[in-house]
Amino acid sequence: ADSKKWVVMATAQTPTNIAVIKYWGKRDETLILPVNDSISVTLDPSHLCTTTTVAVSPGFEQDRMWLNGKEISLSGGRFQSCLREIRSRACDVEDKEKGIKIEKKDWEKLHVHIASYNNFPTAAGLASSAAGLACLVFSLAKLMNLKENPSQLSAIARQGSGSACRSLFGGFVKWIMGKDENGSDSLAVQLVEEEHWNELVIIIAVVSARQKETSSTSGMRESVETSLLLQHRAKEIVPKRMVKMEEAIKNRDFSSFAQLTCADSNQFHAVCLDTSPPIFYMNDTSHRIISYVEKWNRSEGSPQVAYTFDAGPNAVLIARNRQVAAQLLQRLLFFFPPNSDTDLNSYVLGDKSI
Ligand code: 2P0
Repeated sequence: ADSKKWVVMATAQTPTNIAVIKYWGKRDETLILPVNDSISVTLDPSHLCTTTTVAVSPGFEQDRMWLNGKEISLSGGRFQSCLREIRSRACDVEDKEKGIKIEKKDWEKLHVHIASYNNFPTAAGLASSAAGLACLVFSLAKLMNLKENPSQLSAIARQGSGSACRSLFGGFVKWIMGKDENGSDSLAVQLVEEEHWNELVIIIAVVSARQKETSSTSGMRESVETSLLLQHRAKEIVPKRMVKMEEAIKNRDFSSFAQLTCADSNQFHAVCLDTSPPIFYMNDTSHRIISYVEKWNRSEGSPQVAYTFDAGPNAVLIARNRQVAAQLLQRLLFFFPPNSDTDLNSYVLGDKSI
């Protein structure tokens, strides 16, 4: 038989995650080690997720990757770190039916082909690298029969993109910053089981589909170099906030959860403003959404909706239950009608299961 003809494949699907305590700033740029812990919620896989199929064959002459059908370069240091880390942990793989046996030592010589698809428009400013890198690592780990647990895999995904480490789990996830210089203890853990707080509904209001001007990677580098607020936040604020946020999640205490989530988003954007030159990720529509939600929450006497914004103007709104989510959608459509003079043009309803 022609040994070059066999192909072994594996497929994985990974959703993106939204941080409620933000990661902003690295203490090591190569290993991607953060200056503070963070907490996120992973979306339901039917929304904003990446599907990746990886294949290995003796007929492949080099590692290659396609994103949404277009070939992209794998030469970047981050891809190479992930590939190297996974290859070094690869194990024997045997398919008796097809008569294929790949031994541990063979993986160094074999090349992989990687095909990745996002179920959301890459240009919508929602295309966080989190889902993509987490999926790449998870599918390769499956293909190469790695024995590592999801937390150990998260430490590999982290080297592809920091926020990716949090997408290896569902529900609420904590990225522990770790202390080691080699990064071995900077990894993600699941805080509560996936179904723990499944009344919550996440609505993403797409304020602008334009690509952001300052990438997260360069933005956080500039913040680390110039923002004194970032130092204060990392040392004094986030450690205390982490304790409170973990409590709020465990107790399904929406009031505390919303207060902490909104405060942390606002502080992250304050750090961006405190950066020299300042970075503006939110726009007027983002600010109007914040004012609107704040007013609503005050009029109800207790928070009904939490907001959080990442490195772009799109609003991530977390409603305490389905009734509030329905009300919120109605009000957003009324106050921010699609295709009006505001540039709020579409909504993605993330009915997540967490
Ligand atoms: C977060 N963001 O915690 C924060 C909040 C954006 C704002 O993680 O350089 O794409 O690849 O580690 O992970 C975006 O940063 O940056 C991010 P790298 P990443 O979700």
